[in-house]
Amino acid sequence: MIRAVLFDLDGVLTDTSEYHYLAWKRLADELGIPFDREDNEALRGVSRRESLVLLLKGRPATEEEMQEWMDRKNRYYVESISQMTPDNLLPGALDLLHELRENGYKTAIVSSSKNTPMVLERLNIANLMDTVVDGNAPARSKPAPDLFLLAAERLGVSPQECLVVEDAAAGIDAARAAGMRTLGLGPRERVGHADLVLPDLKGVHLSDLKPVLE
Ligand code: B16
Ligand code: MG
Repeated sequence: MIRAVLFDLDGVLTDTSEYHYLAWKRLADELGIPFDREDNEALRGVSRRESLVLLLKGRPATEEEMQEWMDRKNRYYVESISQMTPDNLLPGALDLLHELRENGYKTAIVSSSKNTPMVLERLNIANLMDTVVDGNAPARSKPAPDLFLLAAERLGVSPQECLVVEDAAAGIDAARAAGMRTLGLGPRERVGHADLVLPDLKGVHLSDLKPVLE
């Protein structure tokens, strides 16, 4: 029996994955490194540092350069999210959150992003979460299970009582490694290893989640 639903943030509740892409693309262009949307798929859900390593594709870089590039990308990203409003919630997200809470499920955010507090504030949904675990936690990021396990511990539920909603392959891997059930959002090539796959949360209600909630 599922008692808690753990939501990834970027790409699940809001489309910040597009802003992450545009910020990395701007940095890559400035560094003269080829980078397109297809390359970006591998960056979904993974930490800022790991994303840079993937973007560099083996090019050598000093720690100082890496730090400057990560800071620069983050400045570009923060510029775009500072314009966000609750209208940036993806269709269906708010209704599903309310429905889950009205039916006694605990809800949480589990995101790799260090910018989670700012995004939640812009979206005005922090009050709909029992806990928030993000990339600022002293834990390994996705695909390691640590962030999800920390959320379960804080919620006082076992991993088997958690359903994870994720848009990234690394996120589904992390949730499975934690022993949790999974709902993957997006194409099967990306999240086909989840227990249930849907295109997005548009029009999704509790009744649609029956196969993974019971
Ligand atoms: P930041 P999620 C992830 O968030 C994003 O999907 C990923 O693209 C990003 O690199 C990562 O957060 C770190 O973000 O640079 O803001 O700390 O999908 O786990 O909510
Ligand atoms: Mg995501």
